[in-house]
Amino acid sequence: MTEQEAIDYAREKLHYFDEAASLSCKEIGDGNLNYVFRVIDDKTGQSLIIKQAGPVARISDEFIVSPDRNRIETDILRLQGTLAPGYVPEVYHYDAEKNCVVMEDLSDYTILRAAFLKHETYPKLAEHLSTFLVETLVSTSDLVLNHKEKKELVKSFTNPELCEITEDLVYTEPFYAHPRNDVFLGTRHFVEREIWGDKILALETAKLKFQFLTNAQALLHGDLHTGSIFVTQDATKIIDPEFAFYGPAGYDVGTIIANLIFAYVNAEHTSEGPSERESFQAYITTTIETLIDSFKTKFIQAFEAKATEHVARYDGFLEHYLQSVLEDATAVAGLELCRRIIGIAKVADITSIANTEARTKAEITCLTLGKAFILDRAKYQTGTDITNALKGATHVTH
Ligand code: SR1
Ligand code: MG
Repeated sequence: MTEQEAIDYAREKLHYFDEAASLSCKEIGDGNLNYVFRVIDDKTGQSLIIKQAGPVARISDEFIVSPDRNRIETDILRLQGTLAPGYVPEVYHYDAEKNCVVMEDLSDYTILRAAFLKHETYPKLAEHLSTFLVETLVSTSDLVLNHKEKKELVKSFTNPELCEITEDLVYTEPFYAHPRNDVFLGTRHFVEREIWGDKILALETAKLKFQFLTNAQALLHGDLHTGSIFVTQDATKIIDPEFAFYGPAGYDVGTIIANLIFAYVNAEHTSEGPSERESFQAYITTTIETLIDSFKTKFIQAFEAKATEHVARYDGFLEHYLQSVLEDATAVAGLELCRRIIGIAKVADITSIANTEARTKAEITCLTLGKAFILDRAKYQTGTDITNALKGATHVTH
């Protein structure tokens, strides 16, 4: 669609605006895959979003991606809207021919990554995210769902092309000298020695990749970074679940932890002074600790309230299950920390660090932590286990 076609589409198909309304439209997408149009009634300010999926990724036509991702996004937004009310945008319409989904405009909200680049803080974020994670992950797992019903969901949310992107960009390419990687010059030597040169690390990433390929544990968002979260001081909305599929429940938890860490590392190198740095970093550490510890508490509560599987209630099973989810979360945080530094898809938290030496330090902090999280994933079971490691890695010199 062009911007004009989006206006025509809104008029002809959506019956959302007054017939006589004067509409304008801007393409506002800044992600790697899709086109996002905001259509607005100039007089009333009433607005909506049309998100359209093309046959190749916006970032590069090397990635052929099925437009069916729009159907998946629509279905999971509707499902998440019932499991975790208030945490996702409302879907108004899905069009399988035009491959677009029409939804609530969240223009009163800010994208969390952009807010974090300004070192803004959102005190309710950890509670909101832990609730969203538990409600969506526990309720779609075999702990709660009838197993046949769950298998129907597994079928419906089979998402091979988007999973392939994750399999390649998160689990594979960053861990050897793949031509698609994009390594910052200052970091290259460290990457060659500490990441590509480490066979034990390679083996652990292989184990984790097979876990991602085969463990259909819960219905995931699949790409829960800070660019997929909209915030105000009071509310949090999770957007963009087009990578959704049945995978290891720790995947979403780990992805968001890594992206909170990128914000912390950004503040280390770009804050105006010690007071801005210390207060923002204290906020991020509290957010990580509350996120993990509330996730555990809410997970246990949700299990007690909702689990239907008989054997899941045997003594020790819940502890075993939760511990493995947390272990996966730590490992995924490690993978995400490495892939955003080494691989093709970067994060602005790091690329916006203008000073070469500071960016190199920031990247090495992320890689050091990422490697430790992958190798020693079982060791990190609490929020402070993670934040102590973060503080340690930030202040080491290499
Ligand atoms: C080709 S897509 C690259 C990355 O952007 C998405 O947001 C996912 O994180 C993916 O890995
Ligand atoms: Mg996205």
